[in-house]
Amino acid sequence: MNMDDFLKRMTEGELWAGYDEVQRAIAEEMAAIAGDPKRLCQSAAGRLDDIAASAHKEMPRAGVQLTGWRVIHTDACILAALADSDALASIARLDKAIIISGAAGYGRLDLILDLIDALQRRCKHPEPLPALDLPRTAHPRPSRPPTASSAVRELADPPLMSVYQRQLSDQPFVLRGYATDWPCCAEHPWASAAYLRSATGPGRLVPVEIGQDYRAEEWTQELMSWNAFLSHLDFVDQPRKAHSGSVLYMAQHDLLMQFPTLKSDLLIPDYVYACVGSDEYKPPANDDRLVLNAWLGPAGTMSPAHTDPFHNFYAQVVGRKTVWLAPPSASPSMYAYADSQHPASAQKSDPAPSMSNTSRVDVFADDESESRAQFPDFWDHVVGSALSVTLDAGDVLFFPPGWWHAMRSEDTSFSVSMWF
Ligand SMILES: O=C(O)CCC(=O)C(=O)O
Repeated sequence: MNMDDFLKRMTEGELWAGYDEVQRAIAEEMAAIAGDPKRLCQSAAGRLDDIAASAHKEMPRAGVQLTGWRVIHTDACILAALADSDALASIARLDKAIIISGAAGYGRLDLILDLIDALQRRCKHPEPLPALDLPRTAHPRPSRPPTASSAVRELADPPLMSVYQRQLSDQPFVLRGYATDWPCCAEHPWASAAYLRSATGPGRLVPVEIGQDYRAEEWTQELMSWNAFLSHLDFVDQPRKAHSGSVLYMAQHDLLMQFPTLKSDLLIPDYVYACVGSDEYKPPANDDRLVLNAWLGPAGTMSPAHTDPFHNFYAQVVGRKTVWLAPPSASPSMYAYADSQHPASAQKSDPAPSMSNTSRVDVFADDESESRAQFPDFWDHVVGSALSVTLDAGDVLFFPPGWWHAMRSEDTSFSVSMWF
């Protein structure tokens, strides 16, 4: 890429003054590169990596300066990627800018995706795949967990928008098979590891949670190679893995911002753009008022019961997932954590994420009598109004904000949540 163009895009729309030493160091680096492009070499990469690491460290406690640190992190990663002659190392830095700082700053995401594309063309890339026709296996649906009393309502047909807005948007419902003709379930099957590899190209990183669920003390997160993560999972088109060691879960990740090719395999339903909820309701604060997250992991991954403040259209793309739901009125009997009870808050110096929206009850626990003894109010006041459903590939579930929800994968499972 032409250096003048690059610097113009880097500075467009941004004020470089005012962000103390780190920002000055980046600005100096950029000015030096502009005067002498050869300076953009391996030694600059090391210095820029240090700047990115400092910005990353500052982010959790940055308060109002968070956006500034995110832009600094993103720009340091981009510059370091340009300075490194190793294409795969550069792609990894660019992915860190997407995952850690959200590719912050005007035009940065497009720039990063263009650079990754150019770098991948230098690497050995799997050939694009011909259309795949994967075997479809029908699995029995597991029985309802004892913690739920009824099934989620199934609608025979997708409702008219006006009916959805007026009559259906305050209760959960399922649309069986609604997504079966989306490209991700049909001609571009996300059930195929080979398709996922060919659509995303070499060298990519993703954030992965390690541990049974995020309430556990030993739970942690790390960035790992997307290719290695896919190899760890059972897919119909790759040899079965003998499972050992930790459960890995790519959870609540904006994978579709990172991999726009996969985003074009989804058909976002109009329902998510409808005006629903009370006058006080606050949808996500981004431009689209829509947050897409991907959830990919092996059989047995679990998200504990918790609430989110948004409406959710939850599409099951690959495998089966059992979802447990309870209305907001269940809250007093859900045994939510107090913030200070988060297992991580006792050990870590960084502020631990709030857990006050997360229940201590394991709604999928095998041992019912122990759960009854530990959480009697839950059994007395919640179970009677709780619902469950096992989603198959191609099903879509809707539920309103404030509903308690817990999920368990029955197979290798790939889902997309749409908060709106
Ligand atoms: O799929 C999961 O594990 C959790 C999904 C979830 O919590 C959500 O969509 O809000």
